[in-house]
Amino acid sequence: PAQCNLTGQWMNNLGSNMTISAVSRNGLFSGVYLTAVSATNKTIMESPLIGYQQLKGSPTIGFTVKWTFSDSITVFTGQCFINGKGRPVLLMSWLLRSDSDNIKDDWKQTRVGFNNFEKLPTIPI
Ligand code: B9F
Repeated sequence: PAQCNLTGQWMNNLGSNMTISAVSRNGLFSGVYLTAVSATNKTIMESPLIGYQQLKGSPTIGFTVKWTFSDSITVFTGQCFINGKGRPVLLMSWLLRSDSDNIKDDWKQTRVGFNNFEKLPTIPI
């Protein structure tokens, strides 16, 4: 049966790009994230990510993106599936935590949402 290999390039429904490097035997992986959107006028920059996947066919996944152009952090969790077209997809939820200088503003610092990622085909060279 088709397998979910996280290593490679992914694009989500917002047009954000993610490249995941090799996954270790423990399921630990790292990569880089280039968001297509930011809701700010700061220049978007590539940001590092680190995460774990379970070691099975259609694994659950969690990873953290540390934004380099802001003080925010996003965590993603979800699962890899092979879709009806035989392509790997990541169906993910996310929490985006914004930085606050005041404890009284804590309540409004978390955004939540969903993203689905499709794996970009690797070009044979
Ligand atoms: O926009 C975020 C940000 C933090 C402080 C100023 C800008 C950083 C990028 C987040 C990208 C999110 C989306 N991209 C994606 O692929 S992560 C979840 C979504 N999936 C303005 C103030 C606080 C937040 C936005 Fe900001």
